[in-house]
Amino acid sequence: WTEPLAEGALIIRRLARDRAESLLAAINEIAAGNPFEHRITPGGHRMSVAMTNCGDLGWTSNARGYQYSDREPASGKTWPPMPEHFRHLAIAAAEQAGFPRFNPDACLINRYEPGAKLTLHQDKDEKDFHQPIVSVSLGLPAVFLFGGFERGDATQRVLLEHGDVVVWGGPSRLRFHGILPVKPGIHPLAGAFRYNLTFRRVR
Ligand code: MD3
Ligand code: FE
Repeated sequence: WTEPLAEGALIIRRLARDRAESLLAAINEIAAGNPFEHRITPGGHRMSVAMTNCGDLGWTSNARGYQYSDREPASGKTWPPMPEHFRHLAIAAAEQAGFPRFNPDACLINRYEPGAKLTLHQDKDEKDFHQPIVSVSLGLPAVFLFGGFERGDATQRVLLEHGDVVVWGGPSRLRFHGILPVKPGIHPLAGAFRYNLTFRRVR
């Protein structure tokens, strides 16, 4: 079922649930070659979320700033290709939300351990903000914060659960958002983690 959240933002509940085992297996394969890392922010903080990527480009961060790159910075390895089932899921979700020409070139994979969080931010490192972002939540649930166009604006809280897919386009694309600390738990497929895939068109 779907829940409109704001103009341009559509939650498609459980869309990925019956595909979760193969998505999680692919995440493990990707992480076997390009392990999850806790990046350092330009402000010098170690992120509580661990990240890896697949696709032509991957998002990374270091003391000098945020960037998309075709290589993992420390190892110099390229990112593994985006699995076709990942791409198909992202394209189908975008289409359902009214974005029929979405073709992602990057997939950021976030891994949350209990207590991990993502503070309010905007996603502004991509070239064309007319392109949506598609997110897929797997494993432990989390409370998502959806804000406005300025950091201090009021936020709505939305629970994102295993299999939920959200398409963030139109004016919602530039809204502030974040994730509250993930509560400890054990998910039958994902264990003690929450995973989030974000599909992006970067270039
Ligand atoms: C709203 N990830 O990776 S997904 C991120 O659950 C990120 O890991 C969160 O924010 C996570 O940048 C939230 C939902 C999401 C992703 C991108 C957005 C919401 C968004 C971009 C614009 C507006
Ligand atoms: Fe974000």
